[in-house]
Amino acid sequence: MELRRYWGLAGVVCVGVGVAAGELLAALLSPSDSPVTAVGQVVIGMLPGGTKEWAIHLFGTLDKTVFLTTMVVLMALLAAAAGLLERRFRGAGLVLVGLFGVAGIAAVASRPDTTPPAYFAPVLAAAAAMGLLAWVRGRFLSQGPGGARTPQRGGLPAAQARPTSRRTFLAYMGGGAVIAVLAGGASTLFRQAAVAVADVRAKVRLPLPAKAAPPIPADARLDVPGISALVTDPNNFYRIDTALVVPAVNSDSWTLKVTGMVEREVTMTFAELLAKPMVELYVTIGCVSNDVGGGLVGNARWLGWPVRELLAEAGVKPGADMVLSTSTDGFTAGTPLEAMTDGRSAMIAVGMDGAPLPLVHGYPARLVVPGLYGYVSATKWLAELKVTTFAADQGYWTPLGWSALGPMKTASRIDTPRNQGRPAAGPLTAAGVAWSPTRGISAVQVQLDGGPWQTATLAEALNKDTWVQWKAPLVAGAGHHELKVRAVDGSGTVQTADIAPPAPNGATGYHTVQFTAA
Ligand SMILES: Nc1nc2c(c(=O)[nH]1)N[C@H]1C(S)=C(S)[C@@H](COP(=O)(O)O)O[C@H]1N2
Ligand SMILES: [Mo]
Repeated sequence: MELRRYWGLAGVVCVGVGVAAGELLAALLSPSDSPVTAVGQVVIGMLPGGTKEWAIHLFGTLDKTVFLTTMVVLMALLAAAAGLLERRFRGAGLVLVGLFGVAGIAAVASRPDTTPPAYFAPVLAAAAAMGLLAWVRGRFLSQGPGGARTPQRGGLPAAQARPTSRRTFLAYMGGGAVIAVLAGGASTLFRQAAVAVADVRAKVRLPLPAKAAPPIPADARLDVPGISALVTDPNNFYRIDTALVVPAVNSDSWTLKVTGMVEREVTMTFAELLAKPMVELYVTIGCVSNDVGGGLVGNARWLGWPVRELLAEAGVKPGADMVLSTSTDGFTAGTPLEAMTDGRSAMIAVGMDGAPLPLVHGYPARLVVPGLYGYVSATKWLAELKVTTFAADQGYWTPLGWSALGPMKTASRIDTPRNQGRPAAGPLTAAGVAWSPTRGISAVQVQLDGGPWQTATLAEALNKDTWVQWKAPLVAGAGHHELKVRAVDGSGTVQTADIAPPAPNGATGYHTVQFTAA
């Protein structure tokens, strides 16, 4: 009896530590996806409609708590069962724990807005629980049928050694329980901070733009399967930042400061910012780390207040040539003052595709500067703009070997056919996107198997700051092929063929795909 209890306890503690570790990882990586809540959501979704309604009415506002408590109790029972199963059939308990993990992964996958990091949590949870259970079995629990392993400590008779082993076992289990509770509590705190901001964000009403982006012309989109969407889905928009935990910045207490070489320092609240005349602009932003043909680039409709108007309110003193922007988490970017004040509509963005900025993209406010790589311009969770000089200050990445100046290079990408793809032999349509923010794209050309450069069809551009879709009809006979693309910018300059790595100021070269027509 007693021993059975130990196996059950081992199951509960090991699974508890695993799940708590997973929850903590999830809270840090992607606060909106808790594996436990995801499983709960799936279970609720599977309840018959009437039951669901009934449960919600019965539990009232407590429904979530009651539901989650029930889930935790059920999980503990299953975990105890896994421990007991492991006692009877070595490895079977581990398999059961592994199945919990699979259920967690499936639940996370079923969420509409799942991000790749969300999968780490259930995987970690299952692996940790299985590893711990296997270890506890080997260290403390019986390997023979039904009996306790009785270590021969210093030659003591088994009867005397067992209590020591039991005490150690219970101490380990107690320690495990404490770790599980602490990790679980910490994950709740992290999540609540983020979720509270999510609530505040959900209540934000963005102002209408004083100057709206013109509607997207029908000819701006090419209908080719596999081509990048003209406007990137915010959920698929690349994310790059140094933040391990997504900053949860409460817009109710957030302020933006303008400091440094100004006539008067300015501090403004989010409400004051939202009251400014906003512009709306499609801008393609990209990361300097993007490889040729890579995905660290995206196009969005940004709503924001022109930085130049804020700087005018502050009054820039002569001699300044840089604006050092700082985020709430300490990241900095050094942007040429000129890029913030010339005609290009650098903005303090508060909206992305018609909604407040997603937390990962800088809620409540970020910078968007057309034509500059993100690392020198696109500060998310913006807190301060310091007007200064390149001589006096540098942004986060500059001392780490990246250029102080980061103008985006003209680039083009083949979205289809895919590299290593196997399209049908015969006629096919190659397609992709090309961008040269601030300069625009005047032409795209493709080259098949080293032949002549052929002019692709360009979709209508939204403006000079966004990428443009292109397509080119090709005929590819059966066999292996190589396709290259290059763009010509708005000033007539052909994209350079020189191959350069991302560091220190952006990759160059022609995107090339290999494919086999069959
Ligand atoms: N606070 C903060 N803002 C940041 C960064 C960062 O590390 N921290 N990275 C920058 C870089 S390198 C890029 S490419 C863009 C990416 O913006 P996105 O994640 O919204 O696509 O954000 C910029 N803003
Ligand atoms: Mo970047």
